[in-house]
Amino acid sequence: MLYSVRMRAAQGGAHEAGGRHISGAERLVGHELLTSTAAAMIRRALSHSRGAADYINFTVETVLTENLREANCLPIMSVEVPDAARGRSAALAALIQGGVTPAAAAAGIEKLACLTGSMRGAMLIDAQTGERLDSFADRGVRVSRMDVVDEQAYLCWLRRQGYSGAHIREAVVLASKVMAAPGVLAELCWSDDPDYTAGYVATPAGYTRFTRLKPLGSSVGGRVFFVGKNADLEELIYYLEQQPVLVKVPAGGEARSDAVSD
Ligand code: PML
Ligand code: MG
Repeated sequence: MLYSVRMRAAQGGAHEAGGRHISGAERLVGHELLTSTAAAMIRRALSHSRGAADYINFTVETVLTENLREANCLPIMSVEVPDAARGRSAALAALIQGGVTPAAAAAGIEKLACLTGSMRGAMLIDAQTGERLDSFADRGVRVSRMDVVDEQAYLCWLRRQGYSGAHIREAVVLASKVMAAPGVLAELCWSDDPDYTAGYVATPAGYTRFTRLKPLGSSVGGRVFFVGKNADLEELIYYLEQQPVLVKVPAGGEARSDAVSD
């Protein structure tokens, strides 16, 4: 049995009451890590670069081992770009390469860039037309209940490629769960943390990170999932929110990039 530990924090009251999203975190841990995981999440909510939370929603639930699924960790590639404009053109090309139409890829970038506040979840967008498919407005669909099979192996695998830091560590797990979803072609993400400019495009072939997808100091960021035309939206949303998934790294997996940590 594992515990799903989830945190979402806001400032100015609860998310549901119009509070501004500050931070969220998701883990699947054994009993021995439950207390330290909970403490780390609360610390993070109280000392975040987006501001200190005054509302923290914290959930702990048991997950039965027989309900867990495994997904393969995406290989990581890094692309150094001089500024956000060039990062976004490169991300556009990566999305098109992943099977998203040029119009939908451009619409996804535009929708992220034009957010007025940070969402705690992702937008689901039609990979052909660029239209928004979910009806969760500024909440979005929150990917939940995921972690790695073996944390030490995962951290080692990241370190061998020159990566460290919570942003990439958590993002690769999330993207690996999302790319194993029924009907998702690609994901686009850049951080809503004002001091973090990197972002990525994920496709089932890999996680391509771009060193700059937004200007330093901007708190506008989030995620877009590009959904194929035959996807069952209800099934997809259930998988993203509810299905517990553990991500595993390849045994002795090799680095595929020469890039750096955050
Ligand atoms: C976030 O946590 O706010 C998004 C993180 C994006 C990570 C990009 C990377 O460093 O690969
Ligand atoms: Mg963030």
